[in-house]
Amino acid sequence: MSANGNKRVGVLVMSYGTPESLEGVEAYYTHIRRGHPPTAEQLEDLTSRYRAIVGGVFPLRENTNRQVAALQRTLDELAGEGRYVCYQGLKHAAPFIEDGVAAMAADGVKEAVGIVLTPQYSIMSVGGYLKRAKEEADKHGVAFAGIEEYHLHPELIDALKKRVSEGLERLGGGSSDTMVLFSAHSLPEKILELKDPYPEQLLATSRAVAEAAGVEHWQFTWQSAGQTGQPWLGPDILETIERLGREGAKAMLIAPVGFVSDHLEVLYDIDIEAKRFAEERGIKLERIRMLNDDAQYMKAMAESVLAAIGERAL
Ligand code: FEC
Repeated sequence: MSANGNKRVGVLVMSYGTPESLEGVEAYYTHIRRGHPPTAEQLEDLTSRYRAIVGGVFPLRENTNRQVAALQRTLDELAGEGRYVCYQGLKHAAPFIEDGVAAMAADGVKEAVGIVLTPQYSIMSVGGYLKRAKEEADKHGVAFAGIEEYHLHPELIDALKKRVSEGLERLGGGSSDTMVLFSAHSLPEKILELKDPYPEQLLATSRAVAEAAGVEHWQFTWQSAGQTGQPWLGPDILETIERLGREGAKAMLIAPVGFVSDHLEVLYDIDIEAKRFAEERGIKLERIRMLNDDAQYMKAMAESVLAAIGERAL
């Protein structure tokens, strides 16, 4: 039972954040670059990628709003209305993580849980979100528990399994020519020196989904690496497609298990860039549907929240 009896528990739901408009891309990109504005060329490159996917609408914003609302409904169903109250906190856009914590403190919340809309832990991803949330919670005297990962939650694995099976159907029933490529955002290689669990957790999610879906031919590959002059984790998805093409692959299903929403890294990096690259090599490429506000995904997160507060064993 929680130390605060039946009082309301705040749930800080954290996501990457996206610009409000094409005019907001520069400020957003500057925030990602820790206050260093991008060059004109870098800005144009990013803006043109957004232009290609959005036509003025940034899907991650609406998807995050829907996820927060759906998690609230799921928590109300599992724990009774009003016991948990969700707040949104974004890494690189308003409302920032600190705004979300301040809002719950202003509402009188004394105990909070933080969960990030990505299932696997890295010190550079989830670790960063939780650190910022905890520092702000300390300032307001809010007791804060961060959920580090939920990458093997059975509801998450089952939701992903269904999407892989459905994607294979779209490609013609999962013939032996079809390769499933699990993918996630690359990070600088230096995380390996820190014994970061990120690569292992991504492999564990991929393996569990492949086993559940009965997939024999699968590999894991990285995507969306930054251009920072330092080495990033590889192989990159384009290198992997190139190699598999040379080895005779004709069809591929991409399962971006490190992401949960439709957003730039999926709608551009996979649906436009990787797809075009594969087609130029005579390979048919499809992607699984993203989880967005899928009911099973919401249940995985809600149960993780209840477990963090000691109200349910996972
Ligand atoms: O749709 C959208 O508007 C936002 C899509 C988006 C998501 C996302 C998720 C992750 N990132 C992660 C790591 C890094 C590191 C850097 C970095 C840079 C960018 C840039 C854009 C961007 N990320 Fe991102 N990321 C998204 C978008 N990301 C835009 C800047 C231009 C570019 O590189 O394309 C490098 C920062 C630096 O320069 O130092 C590192 C990780 C995730 C998955 C976990 C999470 O969602 O938090 C890890 C969505």
